[in-house]
Amino acid sequence: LAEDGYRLWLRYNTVHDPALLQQYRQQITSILSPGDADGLFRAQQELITGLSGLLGKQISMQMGVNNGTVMVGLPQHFSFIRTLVGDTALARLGEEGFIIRTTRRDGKSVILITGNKEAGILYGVFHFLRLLQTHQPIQQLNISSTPKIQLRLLNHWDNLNRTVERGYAGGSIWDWQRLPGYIDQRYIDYARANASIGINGTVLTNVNANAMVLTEAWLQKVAALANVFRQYHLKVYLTARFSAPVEIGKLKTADPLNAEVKQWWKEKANEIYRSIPDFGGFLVKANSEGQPGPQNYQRTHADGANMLADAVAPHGGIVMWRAFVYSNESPEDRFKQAYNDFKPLDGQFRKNVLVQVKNGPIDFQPREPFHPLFGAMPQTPLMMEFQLTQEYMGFATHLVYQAPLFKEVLNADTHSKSSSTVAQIIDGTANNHTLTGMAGVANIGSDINWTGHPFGQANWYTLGRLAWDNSLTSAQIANEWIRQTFSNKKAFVDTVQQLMLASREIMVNYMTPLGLHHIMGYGHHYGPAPWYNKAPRADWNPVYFHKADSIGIGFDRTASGSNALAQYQPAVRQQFENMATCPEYFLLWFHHVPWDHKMRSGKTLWETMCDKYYSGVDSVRWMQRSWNRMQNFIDAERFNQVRQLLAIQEQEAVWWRNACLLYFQTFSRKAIPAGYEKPD
Ligand code: GCW
Repeated sequence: LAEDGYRLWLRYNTVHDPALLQQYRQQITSILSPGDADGLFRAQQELITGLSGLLGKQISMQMGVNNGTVMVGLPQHFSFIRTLVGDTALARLGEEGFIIRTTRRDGKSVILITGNKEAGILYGVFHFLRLLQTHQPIQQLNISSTPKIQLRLLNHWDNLNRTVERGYAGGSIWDWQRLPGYIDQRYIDYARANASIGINGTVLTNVNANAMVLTEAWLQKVAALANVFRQYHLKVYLTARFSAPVEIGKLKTADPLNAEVKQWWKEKANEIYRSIPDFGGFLVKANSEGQPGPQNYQRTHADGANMLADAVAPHGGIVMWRAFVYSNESPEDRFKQAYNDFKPLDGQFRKNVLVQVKNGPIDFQPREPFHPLFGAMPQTPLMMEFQLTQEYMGFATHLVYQAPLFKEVLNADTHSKSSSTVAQIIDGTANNHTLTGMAGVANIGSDINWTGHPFGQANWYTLGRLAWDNSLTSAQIANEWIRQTFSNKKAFVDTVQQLMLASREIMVNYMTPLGLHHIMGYGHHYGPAPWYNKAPRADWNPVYFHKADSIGIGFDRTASGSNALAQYQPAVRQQFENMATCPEYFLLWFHHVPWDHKMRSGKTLWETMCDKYYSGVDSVRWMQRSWNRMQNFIDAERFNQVRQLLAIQEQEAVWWRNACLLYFQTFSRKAIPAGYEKPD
C-alpha cells in the first residue's frame, strides 16, 4: 500500500470502465519493434509494462502485424515510414518529436509510433500510454508533437551531504556514499518519470555549490548516474562553484580572464567529458548571497559565463548563468538589481550561454509580476527558473497547484515587441533564439512519495508538460495528472480539478493578498512574520517590503519611489504605475496605498485586505470539504495523507490571517469589519 505515492502518475492500473477496456483490448493486441535496437529498449519495456497493466493482460513483442499491433520504430526499422510520413514531416520532428498515427499495414489496422530519433520514440510511447491512462479515444490517431523548449530541466538544490536546500520531502535521492557502485531503483524510476513528461536534463547539485563534486572521485559517481539517465535521454548537468580553481585546483585566483584559470576549466571540462560524453554543462550562481563570482575580480557576469562557456563549447556543452543577484551593499531596491547588472551585458554572452531568470524580480513569492529582464535582453537567450519546491508556499504541507502561477507569468506581455509574451521570449520565437530553456527547482526528496505532499507531484508534472508545450492550460494539465495519478471517475476528476485550480489564489489570499510580498518568517521562510526587522540585511526584512505605516501600506516603485517600474517597457510601466489601471492583485508591489483608498469594489483597502484574508481561510475549509467527499474514490493512504495535511493548512491559514491582520491593524487602527469571527 505504501507504494501508492511512489508510482507517481505512472500507475498503469487496469482500466476500470468495462466497455472502454474491451474497446482498448480490441484496438491494441501486440507490439512490433526491432528486438536488437538497443536505443529502443527502454521505450519497449515501458510500453510492455504500461499496456499490460492498463489492459489487464500480457501485451508482448511479437513478429508480424495483426489488427491492433503497435509498431514502434525509426524510419530505418520500417521502410514504409518515410513514404507514409514524408521526409519533411520527419525532419520537422527534430531529435525529440514524435508521430503517433493509426494506419494500415498488410490489410490490418495498426498504430505507428515513430520519430526521427530514439528520444522521440520514447516520448511518443509515454504520450500514447497517457492517452490510455486518461481514457482518450484511440481509434483514429494522428498526432505529431515537438517540444517548444529545448532544455527542459530540473534543478536540484541537493548538497553532497544529502541535505537539500529548501527541500521538504526528505533527504537527497542521490546516495553519494554508495555511488558509483550501487544503482538504486529510484534512479531508474526518477528517469522514467522525467522522460514521461519530456524533462531532458537534470542539474544534480545545489547552486550554492560545493566544488568537491568536480573532483575525480565525485565525477565517477556523477558518471554512474549519467549512465542510467542516458537510457531515458536525461542529460546530467552540474553546478560550478566559481572559486573551484582555488579550492580544488590550488590556483591563487579564479579570475576569469587569467590564462591559468581558463586552462584549468578547459582541462576540467575535458576530464568531465571523458567519463560523461554527453554531459550537459554548468549552472552557475555567482556574486549572489555570498557566492563567489567574477565580480570578486572586477569582472562582469559575461566574463565569468564566457570563460566557462569556452571550456565546454568544444564538447557541445552549455552554461546557464543565473540572474538571481543582489548585493547587501547596494542601497538600491532589491527588485532592480538583477536588471541593473545584466541588461548592460545583453549581446556580450557566448552563443552557448543562457541567462537563467527567476519568474519574478524578488524570489518565488506566491505572486510576483514577471521579471523585467524578460523584456530587456533580446540578444540573449533567457531561460525561465520556476521553483517547484514550495519555499514560500507552505513547504510540502500546503496544497498549492502551481500551474496557474506559471501560466500567469508565461502569458504576461513584456511589450518588448509585437509578439512578446514571456512564453514567446523563453521559447525563442520573439527574438529568434534556438537555444531555449525552462527549469524547475526540484521538490523531490527521499520521501516514499517523492514530493512529501501527494499534490506536490503535480507541480513536477506541470513543469515537464509546460516546458514541452507552453500552450497547455492549467486545467488540461491538472485534468490529465489527476486521471493518471488518482482516478478517471468524473466526480473525482471534476472536484479535485476545481480544488487544484483554486488552490494557488487561495494561498495568495491567506498569505500575501493584494501584492504583499516577502512577509514570511525569517530564515526558514515558513509562516507569517511581517513585523520582523532584525535580519542582518535590510533586504531580508519583511518591513522593508511592506512598508506599513499610519498612512498606508505597500512599496512605492513608481517614479516617486524606487522607480523600479522604469525597468519595464512603457506599456507595462504605464499600466502598473497608474493605481487606476494596476491590477489590484499587484497593487502593493508598486504603490504605497492609503488604508482608506477606495478599491474597485467601493470598499476601502483595509476592508478589502480583511476580505481577502478571511476568504483565504474560508476557501481552505471549502477545500477540506471537497476533499472529504473523495474518500471512496481512492486508496485510504493518500486520502488520509491529504486530509491531515489540509487540516494543518487550515490551522496555518488562520495563523497567517490573524498574524497579518492583527499586525497591520496596529498601523491602520481600523476594526475588523463586522460579521467576521474575531482573530485571537
Ligand atoms: O530562494 C532563495 C533561497 C535560497 C536560495 C536562493 C537562490 C539556493 O532562500 O535558499 O539558494 O534563493 O535561488 O539562489
